[in-house]
Amino acid sequence: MPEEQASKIIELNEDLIENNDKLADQNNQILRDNEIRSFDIVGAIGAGKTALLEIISERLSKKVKIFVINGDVATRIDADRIEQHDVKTIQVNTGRECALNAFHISQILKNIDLKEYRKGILFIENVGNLICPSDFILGTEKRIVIVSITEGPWVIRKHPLLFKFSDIAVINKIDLIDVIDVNIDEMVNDAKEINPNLKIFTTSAKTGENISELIEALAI
Ligand SMILES: Nc1nc2c(ncn2[C@@H]2O[C@H](COP(=O)(O)OP(=O)(O)OP(=O)(O)O)[C@@H](O)[C@H]2O)c(=O)[nH]1
Ligand SMILES: [Mg+2]
Repeated sequence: MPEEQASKIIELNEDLIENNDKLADQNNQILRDNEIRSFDIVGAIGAGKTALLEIISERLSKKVKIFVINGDVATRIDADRIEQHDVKTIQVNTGRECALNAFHISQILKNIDLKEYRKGILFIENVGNLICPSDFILGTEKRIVIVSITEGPWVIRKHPLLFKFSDIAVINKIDLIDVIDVNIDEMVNDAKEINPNLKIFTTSAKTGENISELIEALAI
């Protein structure tokens, strides 16, 4: 690629990210003005993002109003799963885009009655992807990154950026430890090495192990 063309692409990407950051700031302000706690959930395809959101919704929806934005390339399967737990969901199909961005969220915040969720919680399940979401913050209060032991022992080390810019990390599917050859302590150490401030939880959405501790860390 000619040098000039390459530098234009880099500039365009920088513009996109800068615009996204501005919109994310606005989203954050809107959510804070409405006293809505907010969490962006990113992570590997199939790591258990929806399964964990289902348990969290089940346990919290009687106590607090929850709404969930589900990012998915093509379907509303995840939104339908979560809606079974008395939670409002909004599905965003991203088509060719591999992550949600702040614009998607700003459009939704404009079009729902935020007063209904005052003192409630917004969870955003991002498209399953360990690379794309790192550039696009959404304006949430905290970011949670989820992987599972079935992605192999090096999944965290291979995707440092998302761990660097998250507040909470979850290593899920620990119930499968007898059939998957990984060392969970080493995975935890990898995450700590990338980001010493991360709160790290090893969970099973199947057995419910350590889910209460994860919910406690959300401070709800
Ligand atoms: N054994 C086991 N299976 C799990 C666990 N969590 C999720 N699963 C299963 O893993 C599969 C994928 O789970 P999902 O919750 O759909 O994962 P996801 O991260 O939302 O997937 P995408 O949205 O498609 O990226 C499903 O068959 C779940 O039942 C777990 O802790 N243990
Ligand atoms: Mg999902």
